Amino acid sequence: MPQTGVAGRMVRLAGLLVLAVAPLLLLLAPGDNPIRGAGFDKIDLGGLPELRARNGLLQATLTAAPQTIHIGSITFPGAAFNLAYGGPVLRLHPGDLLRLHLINHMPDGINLHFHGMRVSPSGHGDNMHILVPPDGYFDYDIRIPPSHPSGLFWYHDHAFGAAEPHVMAGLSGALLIEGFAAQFKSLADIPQKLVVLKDWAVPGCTGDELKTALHCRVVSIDGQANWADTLPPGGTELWRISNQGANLTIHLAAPGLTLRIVGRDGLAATEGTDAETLTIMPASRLDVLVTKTTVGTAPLLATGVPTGSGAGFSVRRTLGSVTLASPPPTAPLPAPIFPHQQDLRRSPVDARRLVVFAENVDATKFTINSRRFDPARTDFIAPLGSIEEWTIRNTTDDFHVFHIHQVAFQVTEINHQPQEFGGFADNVEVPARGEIKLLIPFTDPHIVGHFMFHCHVLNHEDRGMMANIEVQRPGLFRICRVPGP
Ligand SMILES: [Cu+2]
Repeated sequence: MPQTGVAGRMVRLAGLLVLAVAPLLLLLAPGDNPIRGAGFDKIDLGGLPELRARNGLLQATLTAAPQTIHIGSITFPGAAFNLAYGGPVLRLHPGDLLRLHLINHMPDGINLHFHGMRVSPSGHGDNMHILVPPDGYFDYDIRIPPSHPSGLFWYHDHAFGAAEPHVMAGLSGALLIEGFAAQFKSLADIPQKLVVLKDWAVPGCTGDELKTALHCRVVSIDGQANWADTLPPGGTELWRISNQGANLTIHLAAPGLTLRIVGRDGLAATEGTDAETLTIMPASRLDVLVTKTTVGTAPLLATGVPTGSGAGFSVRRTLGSVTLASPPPTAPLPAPIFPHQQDLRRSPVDARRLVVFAENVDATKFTINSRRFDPARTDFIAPLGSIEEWTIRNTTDDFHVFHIHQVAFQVTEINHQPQEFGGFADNVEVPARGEIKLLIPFTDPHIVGHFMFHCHVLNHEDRGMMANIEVQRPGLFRICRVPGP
């Protein structure tokens, strides 16, 4: 049963009412993101094609179709948008309009989800109730709010029951809201590299040879088998990493290189975190400063890839290489200055909810709060303006990842251990037999409508581990109402 903090919500609602009656103010003051309409980041897309917004508009056709995918010497029956495995990279600014004409040449229904984007979930927006039939089309019309954060997001098929095979086949792509590095001032001009991770599971793979040679997975970076990155002369590059796999967590290591995480899920962190291994869950993104101080080439390794057979994990596997051609200057890169962010623990909590992930013993039925997903059922209702504390509990020995559309959250506890404020995310592991606590702000008026939260292991989502929430714009009569359970 949710508890209420009506006073806190009323304060925030007063701000929302000002927004509702003052559209002219919005025109004059385009939100708190100063990147609007600026140029494009200096980013190497690793050979992936791009579609850029021009004069505030990105209008393009995306055609989804089956396709034979070639990764090194391996071919497999996959799929792609516009013939590009991993999809074309969509590049826009806050305030831009995204118009996509989606054509479906797949044998079953598809749709598009714009993961991490704080855009409307209704109408021709990021609407999960749309299903484009085979040989059908749909026109997406998505306004990126001027206040939208700059960062790395992604788009992918989200058709219930088929998201896993579609995303694994290849129906995904990166979406860049330009200007992420500029938030750090000292990083504004740093060279960047897009790192799109994808994996394809070899069907029926149980043989020992496949376990050791392929690990039953075809893992690629930017659609390549042996990805090769050459660092700029300064020796430091900002990697914009996106795991666009269906189920697989990838652990990346680059011995001899310094890896400093500065952003998660497209959003700036509150401070840099050095890591020897980068753990990137399915659907997660990481922004990482990569530094090499010695001339030469280092391998980029995937560690601990599941073999697809029980609890087995692979040996280390080389995914690519990182080269520094000439000695870097002795002066180190200035330390990044992280943008200020508000710790939500300073705000009153309007409601508390429990979300329980469960599955049956033969892992065929996955539930949230004992129910499989039903697109016609609204599981939670949250008034616009509220900040809620959700406890996500994993009652299984399985690996689950919590994701909610349209918003980002703050992780406050993992297995009852309080967490320091490190910024926001939209995708987080829920430990086996454990639980986490999140603060979720439903305060952005652009997200009013129905949307979903689910496990982002797509195999689990397709089998029912998903639920609906509706964020309602309250009428005046509802402002002082205590929300129901
Ligand atoms: Cu799961």
